[in-house]
Amino acid sequence: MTSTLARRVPLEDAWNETEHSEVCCLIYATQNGWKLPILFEEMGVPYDWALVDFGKQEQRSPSFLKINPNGRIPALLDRAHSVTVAESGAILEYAATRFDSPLLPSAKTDLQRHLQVKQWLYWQVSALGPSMGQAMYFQRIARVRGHDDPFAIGRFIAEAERCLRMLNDQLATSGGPFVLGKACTLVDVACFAYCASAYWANADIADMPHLRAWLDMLHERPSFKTGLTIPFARPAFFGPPHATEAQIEAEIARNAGQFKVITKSP
Ligand SMILES: N[C@@H](CCC(=O)N[C@@H](CS)C(=O)NCC(=O)O)C(=O)O
Repeated sequence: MTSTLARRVPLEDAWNETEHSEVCCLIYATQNGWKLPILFEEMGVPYDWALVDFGKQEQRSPSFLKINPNGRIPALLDRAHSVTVAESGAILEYAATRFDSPLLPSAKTDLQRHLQVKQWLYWQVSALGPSMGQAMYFQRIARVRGHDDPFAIGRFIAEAERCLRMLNDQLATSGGPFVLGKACTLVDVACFAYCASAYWANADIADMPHLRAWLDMLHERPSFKTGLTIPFARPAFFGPPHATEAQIEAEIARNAGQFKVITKSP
C-alpha cells in the first residue's frame, strides 16, 4: 500500500523546510522506527522522513548524536518549532499532543485514560521492547555470528513471552479490539511491530488468542499496514504467511551483518 502522507527527503536535507510537512522522521526499518510512520498514517498527518542508514552507521554520526546522544533511531525534527526529540515514547507523546490526536486522550477530559495510555507506553519502551529486542539480538545476531548463549536466549524469550501474555490478558479484559478498548491509542502504535515480530524472537504466542486476533486486525488496518512499509518492509520479522522462506533466509543473513557487536569481557 503506497502512502499519500509520507515523503522521503535525503538525511542531509532533513532540516530544510518543505511545503509537504513541518516535521521530519529520522528512521530505519525496525520495530522502533516503524512506530513513527504508523503514528502519522494513523493520525492522517503528512510527514517527511529520512533514512538513517544502519549500513553506513549513520545513527552514530556526529550530526545524529547531537540529536540523540544515545545513537539510536527514531528521532523527530519539528522544523516549525526548531526542536528535536528522540526516544520513541517521547516522540509519540509529543506528536500526538502537537497534532491534537485522540491517540493520546487529553488529561483534562479523561485523566484516567490519559494516564493508562502513558502507563502502557512506558511499559512498552521499558519492558516489552527491551525483552523482545534482546531475544532477537541473541538469536538473530549473536548466534548467527557464532556466539550462542542458550541461557541468555532462554531468559529473554521467557521475559518477552511474559510481556506478550500481559498484553493478551489486557486485550481480554479491555474487550478490544484495541489494547485499551474501543479506540486505537498510542499503546497500539507502540506495541504493534514488536508483537508482530514474535516469530523473529521465537516467542510462542500460539495460546494467546486475544493477542493474535489484535495482530491480525492491525496487519489489515491500512494505517498500520502502510506504516510498516516505511522506510521499507521486512516481512521476514513477522514470519509465514507474511514472508516466504526465501525472504526469511535472506533477512537472517542481512540482519546479522547490520549491527556492530559491542561487548566487553567481564
Ligand atoms: N528506547 C529507544 C530504543 C531505540 C532503539 O533501540 N533503536 C534501535 C533500532 S530498533 C537502534 O537505533 N539501533 C541502532 C544500533 O544499535 O546501532 C526508543 O524507544 O526509541
